Amino acid sequence: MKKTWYREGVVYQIYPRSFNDSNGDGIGDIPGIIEKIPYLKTLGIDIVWLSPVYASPNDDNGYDISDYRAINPEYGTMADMDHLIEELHEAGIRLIMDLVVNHTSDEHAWFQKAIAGDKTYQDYYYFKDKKRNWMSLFGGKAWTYQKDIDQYYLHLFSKKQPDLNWNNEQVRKEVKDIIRFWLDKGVDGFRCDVINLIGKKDNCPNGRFWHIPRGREHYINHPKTHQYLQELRDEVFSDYDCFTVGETVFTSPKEALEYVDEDIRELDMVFQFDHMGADNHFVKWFLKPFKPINLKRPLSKWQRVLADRGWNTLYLENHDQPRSISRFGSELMRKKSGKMLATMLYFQRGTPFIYQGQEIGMINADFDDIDDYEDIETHNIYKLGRKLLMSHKRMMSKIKHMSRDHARTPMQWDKTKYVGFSDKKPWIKVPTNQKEINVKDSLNDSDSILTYYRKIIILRNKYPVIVYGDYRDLKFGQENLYAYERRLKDISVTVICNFSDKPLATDLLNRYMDQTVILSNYPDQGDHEALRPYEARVYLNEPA
Ligand code: TEU
Ligand code: CA
Repeated sequence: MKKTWYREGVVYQIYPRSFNDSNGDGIGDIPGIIEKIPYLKTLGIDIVWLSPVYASPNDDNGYDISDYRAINPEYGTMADMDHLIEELHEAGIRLIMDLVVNHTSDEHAWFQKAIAGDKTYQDYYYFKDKKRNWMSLFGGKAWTYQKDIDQYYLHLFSKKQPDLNWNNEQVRKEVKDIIRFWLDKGVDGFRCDVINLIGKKDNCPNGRFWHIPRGREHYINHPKTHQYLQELRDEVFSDYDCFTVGETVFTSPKEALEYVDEDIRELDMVFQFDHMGADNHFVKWFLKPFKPINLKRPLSKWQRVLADRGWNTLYLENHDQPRSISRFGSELMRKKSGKMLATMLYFQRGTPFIYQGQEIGMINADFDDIDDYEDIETHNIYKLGRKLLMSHKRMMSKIKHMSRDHARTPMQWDKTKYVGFSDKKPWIKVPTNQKEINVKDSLNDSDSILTYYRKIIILRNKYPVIVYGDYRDLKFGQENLYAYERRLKDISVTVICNFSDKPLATDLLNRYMDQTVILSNYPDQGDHEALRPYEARVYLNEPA
């Protein structure tokens, strides 16, 4: 594998609305991010991924863009943005932006011109005389009637997010210009939102009845998507030292290789979703109890299939996912399980992604009232569930597990009223179940999750085996155990994790008696019979 900065670096995702409010309006902003650059340095990350800050009516918190070359005034000005790029670079941190080009906002000038009757711009979107039976990824219908021009248009997400017609060469040219605009400003790459959905089958035929979401066979990983991405690579990305990470929904590791194989390089890496199904049946609202094997199996499979030809992303959280400790660990053993999860994940082969708040061990919010939730997806699904005659209680329990808002509550900087995020009431409620979880206390605590994350990053920088080594599962069949080895020439690193709140005996430990423990979430090395609850150990073996 070629050595590159985006394989070696650690990425930190910032959700600007919830990160830090600098001017007391209750909304996070760009100057607020600049204030926290010293914190990012302390943590030790190398790259920031910034969720959308573009002009947007905020139907989907910025994932509905009305102007790709303007900054949402809630977040600041273009001068602030330039300043952010400069200050980050000054601090040795790169920046990637979110590129949301499967769809625009319906308030984008292109869509506005289209519905005013301009045929040129109508061809920027999918307008049809007859509606199709496709379902939106947010629940509900994906084709909506537009009365001004008496046509239906496609929106795979909310009806304020019409899909762009990538068949149209002019659309592709617009997107290329936007990408250049930002790369010329100095940004270092993009996280490409739902990029595997941009190609659609000609004429958008009705979808098979039983598919969820219905219509998906006509747009997921369509061959045209590969054509479009190759075009972007050849004509734009290849001119810059930048990297792209694609968000690819409903994609197998084999299909992922068609994007990230080193020789193809349409994208540099992708976010996969298989392991996000560990506590649900493929669709996140159909919950099932979490079993470690359902996390281990997909993660290991992606490690295996991408091994020599591709590169993985390592993530458990982002702005769309509930908090990982609440899902896969234990809120009761928050510190132990949070550290164990980080150990299990970040020693694998791939680029680590940390989502804001994950590094201090934030957990799901304790919101019981539907009105405490802000997210459009949450409200859509609540309405849909109620329409299908599911009880209020049942829907609220799903939402309490799975709402995207669990990741969107204000970043907890200290334990003041608004957790150091703002002086005013934040745009989204501050949970009451986690005041003691905050950056200030974590920084002063050698046993905090934050301190542990800092150690992981230091180790990763020190030992190339953690970045580039091969991956091999150990004792795959043992329940509640996740163990693997990384190897680069004659150096190896072995990770052994207990996913349960009980001691876990395993003969595996005997094999490592002579090796050095370089990281552990217990104060002492423990014995060689059993792991303690949620224990994680990392062994190093290097020739003398
Ligand atoms: O997410 C894509 C996506 O598939 C999600 O909608 C996912 O299904 C859902 O969040 C699971 O709860 C991306 C962005 O990350 C998300 O924030 C946007 O809402 C969406 O695209 C539309 O742009
Ligand atoms: Ca603000």
